[in-house]
Amino acid sequence: MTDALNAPLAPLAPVEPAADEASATTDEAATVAPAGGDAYRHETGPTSEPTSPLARGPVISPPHTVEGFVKAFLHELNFGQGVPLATSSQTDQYLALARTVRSYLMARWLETARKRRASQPQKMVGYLSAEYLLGRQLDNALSATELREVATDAMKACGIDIEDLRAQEVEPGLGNGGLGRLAACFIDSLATLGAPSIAYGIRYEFGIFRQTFVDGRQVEQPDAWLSSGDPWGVPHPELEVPVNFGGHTERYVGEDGRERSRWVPGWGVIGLRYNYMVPGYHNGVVNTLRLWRARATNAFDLHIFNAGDYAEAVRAQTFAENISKVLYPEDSTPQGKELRLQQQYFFVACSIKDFLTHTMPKGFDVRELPERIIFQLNDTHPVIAIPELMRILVDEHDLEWDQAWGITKQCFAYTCHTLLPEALEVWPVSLMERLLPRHMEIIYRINEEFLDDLREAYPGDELRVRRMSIIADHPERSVRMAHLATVGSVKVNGVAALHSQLLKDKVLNDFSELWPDRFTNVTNGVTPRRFIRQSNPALTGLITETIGKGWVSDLDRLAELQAYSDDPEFREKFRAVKAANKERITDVLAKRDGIQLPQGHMLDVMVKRLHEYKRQSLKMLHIVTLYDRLISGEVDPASVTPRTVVFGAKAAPGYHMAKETIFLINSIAKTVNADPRVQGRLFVAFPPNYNVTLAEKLIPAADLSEQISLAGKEASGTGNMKFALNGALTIGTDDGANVEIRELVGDENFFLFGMDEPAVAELQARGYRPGDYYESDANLKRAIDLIASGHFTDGNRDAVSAFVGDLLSNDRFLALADYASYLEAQDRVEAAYADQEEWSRKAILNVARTGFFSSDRSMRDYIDRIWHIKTNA
Ligand code: NBG
Repeated sequence: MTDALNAPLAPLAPVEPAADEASATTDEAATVAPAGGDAYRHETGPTSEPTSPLARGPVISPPHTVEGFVKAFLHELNFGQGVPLATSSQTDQYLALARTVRSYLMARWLETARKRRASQPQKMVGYLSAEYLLGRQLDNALSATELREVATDAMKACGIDIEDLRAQEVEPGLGNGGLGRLAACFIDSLATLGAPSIAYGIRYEFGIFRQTFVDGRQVEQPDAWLSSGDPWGVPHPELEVPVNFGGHTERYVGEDGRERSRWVPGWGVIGLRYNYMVPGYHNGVVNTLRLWRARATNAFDLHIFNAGDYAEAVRAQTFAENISKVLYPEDSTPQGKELRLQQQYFFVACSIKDFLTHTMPKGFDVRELPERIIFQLNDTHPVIAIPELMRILVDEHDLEWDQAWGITKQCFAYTCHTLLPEALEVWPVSLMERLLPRHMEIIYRINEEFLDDLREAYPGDELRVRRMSIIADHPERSVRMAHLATVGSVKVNGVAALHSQLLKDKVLNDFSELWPDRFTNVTNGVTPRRFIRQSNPALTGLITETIGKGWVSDLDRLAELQAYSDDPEFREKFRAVKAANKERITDVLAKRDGIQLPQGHMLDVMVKRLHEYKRQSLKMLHIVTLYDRLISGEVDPASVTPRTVVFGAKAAPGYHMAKETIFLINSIAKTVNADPRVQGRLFVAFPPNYNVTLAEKLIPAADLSEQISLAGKEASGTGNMKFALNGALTIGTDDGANVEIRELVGDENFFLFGMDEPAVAELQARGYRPGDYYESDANLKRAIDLIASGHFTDGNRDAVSAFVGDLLSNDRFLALADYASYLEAQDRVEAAYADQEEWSRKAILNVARTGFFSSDRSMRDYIDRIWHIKTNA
């Protein structure tokens, strides 16, 4: 029996639910940690005693039966979508299916919130991230709630193939790449651990652009992911959160005689909340992802409207709504755009206000905040939250500065996701003063006190003080958000062991000397629910058949597979899984892009954002060398391992070199694939618009995972983990999480090449001259000359001259210096692949030894090292 009453305030005797209806909300939801969901909303409930047994009963989800599901589905189709089954379109059916599944989630979500409300107040995590790259929701929700079979059968009973409906879902691409996908993995794990948490972000109307290729060049199309509805989002337009911008500050004397500052804003917008449900895996918990959408304030409209300018009023409306219009498509290279700062402040202000007024009980004492919340700052994007909380405590709650700062510093922790200096956000002071004048004042004061402390700690070391200052003077007076984050946080973490070390030694070295204990590492992880169970059902089946159930939420158990790496029968089955996944991706690419993958090839995959530091250009040089060896007759085609290389990569629209690289890869693919001399030996595919949906099909099919960034540049990488967990071997540099992957799987099961970070630093200090490598390496020279000759661009040398010129004279990420070593490692790959038994053994060991990379483990590390919250796990 449950006490999850629809009428929670009335002192009623609970009503026994009908037997078949009782299970859904109660079965596995028994052990839930407190707080979250819509806990502590201050509604009144019914004003008189409900008399209907249903109104007095618990919240009940539709029954977990085929019949119950059919009933709920038809209800959604008929009365939600407003169509009869007979004339419904696939879009109608998909929307009704999604809403049906959502209603099962909703019952658990309400129950999770109720249990948290009913238990002792506990500290929560507020995950603040400007990006969540969620991927499709339907499958994940079905598997979390164990509804997959019921739903499949129910659709069948309605004459519908659920596969057709799956294909209807447009993935919410509210992120650029690794950082956004990491956030999505983390919230999945938080729910699975039953951790009291809430995630906040922005509901962009347009997510990451849809990439198309026109004559081999990237063309961006808007991603209208909402165009046929948003069945997973639950909007609450009635709960408006006002957010201010602009204006000025003024001094005044308060009632207590103290002089204070206050913000007189110039304009404002409204934040509208949309809740998305984040189901835990088989534990009945459903957490909240709360995304904000911007809308114009009525007052704002009215002001202009009254001036008689209707058109201007409408324009102003559009202006306000622009804030949540589009995701900036820059990965690691922020452009410092004003609208971007507006987005950052917008979502952070909404989230903190929401937490204080809706999640905390009425009358809550803000001095207790550090016992109730820790906000995790996902990179610098939400760092404006630090001065925002100060403003709220000092200006709105009348706290003394020192007391407010003492509280604020305990409420934040900062994750840095980069090592590229150009990726650390800085905002011009002039822009800050115009957009957020009060926050700028607060930042000045934080900095002033910080610099005073520094001068005390390092007397006479003015150079150091200037290096560490939150405000930079050159080249433009600006706010260094990473410094602000470090000064205002309890902990600062990097995302892989090497990255965290380099953060301490290089990027934030002065800070780690001052506060060594503030720095820690949490190595990234990925969710096994999406990236094994959902994406690789064949491997999932084999693992479960071999070691039993339970490993999906306890990934260390994959270690039990180690013993089977020597079992020929298991290897055979493992190879069959790979083969089936290759067939699947062949079908997908044929249907999706008209690409015909040749069969029986080694599948060599490089998927990630296009960036020079990731060195897609090095992979390209390798392909050109393989091609050249074949067409020049230097090698016997029969002796070459047939290889298909698949790329997936979006370039930031304004990133010229990255777009040139895309053009060149496409040009090479076109030439290679059309050349009869290499047929059956080498094939290059570059499906456009790589996204989570494609990743789920591609990664399980891969034999070789390309992780070839310049050592010291890739903070972690998370694709590298997904490949290893799905039984691909890595060819990689000593960079990011590759280091930990290699340590875990063993040197003999990883193809390491290239300079390590100290060697890179040394070469750069010596003075790197790419031309020297070109002159002294005959293979490299031939590859570059072949590209420069226009061989891949229909004889057009001009089309490649900029690219080649940059490679020979600049090559910022030292691709030429690692070329020889890369080639040698690829030869080792070929030799290893020739022995399929041995290769299978290595691949199995990769799966068995990488359970560490579950995002469940990452979340536990955050909990132990940073958050110190309690879970029910
Ligand atoms: C990216 C890094 C990756 C890392 C992800 C997730 C940014 C700013 N950083 O190496 O480049 O895996 O973050 O931590 O997008």
